[in-house]
Amino acid sequence: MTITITAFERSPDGGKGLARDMRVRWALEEVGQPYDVRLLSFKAMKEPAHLALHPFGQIPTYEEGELALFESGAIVLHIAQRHGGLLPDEANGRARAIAWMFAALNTVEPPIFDRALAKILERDEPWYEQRLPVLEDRIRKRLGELSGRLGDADWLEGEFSAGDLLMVSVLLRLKGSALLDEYPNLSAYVARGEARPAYKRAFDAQLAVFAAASTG
Ligand code: GTB
Repeated sequence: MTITITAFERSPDGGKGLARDMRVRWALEEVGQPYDVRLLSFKAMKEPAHLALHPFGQIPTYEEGELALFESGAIVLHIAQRHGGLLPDEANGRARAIAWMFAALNTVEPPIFDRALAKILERDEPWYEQRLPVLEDRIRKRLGELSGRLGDADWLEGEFSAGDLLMVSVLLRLKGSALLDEYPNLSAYVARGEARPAYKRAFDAQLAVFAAASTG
């Protein structure tokens, strides 16, 4: 059955792969499932046809036959459950890998996203210079804890899993910032994720969309 996902027609990140369709593309590449992409303008995302798929009018969505899903975490979990390679077979290891998926989205991503939003939306506020270090300390707290848990392991739960896929996706938003560099094992972890052939295919595919939008 054909899988179709949605993505920005022109991602505001300039092809850096930070929009959340990237994690879905990566998961599909990891499990070897081909997929189509329907590109949407910001206007189209708020129109009834897309709102029927996504109640908040966002990307990404996932369609496969009768199934329509939204929320990147739910989509990655669905892909990981339906296809081999992204979750351990053994029940307890599988549960722990899923816990890491939730940790990435619920515990690590929020402070990272708050900082990104502040940098975009609050930069001109008089209190911005005071707020930024507070937000960065919240991130440091999580990175320190994560770094301690990862130690010198390659991945969070034995083999690479959907937990790593989401955790690396979340940490990538810090790439190039001094914050991530403070934790060399996390920088190396992110680099290991980016070095995966499936990641590279997904990245190139989203970059090609941006490049086509820029020349077209
Ligand atoms: N919780 C949802 C999920 O995980 O699927 C959140 C989905 C979401 O935030 N989608 C964003 C969206 O559709 C795109 S990914 N925004 C449009 C809107 O809400 O109207 C978030 C995102 C956007 C832009 C960048 N960037 O430019 O760097 C990075 C990430």
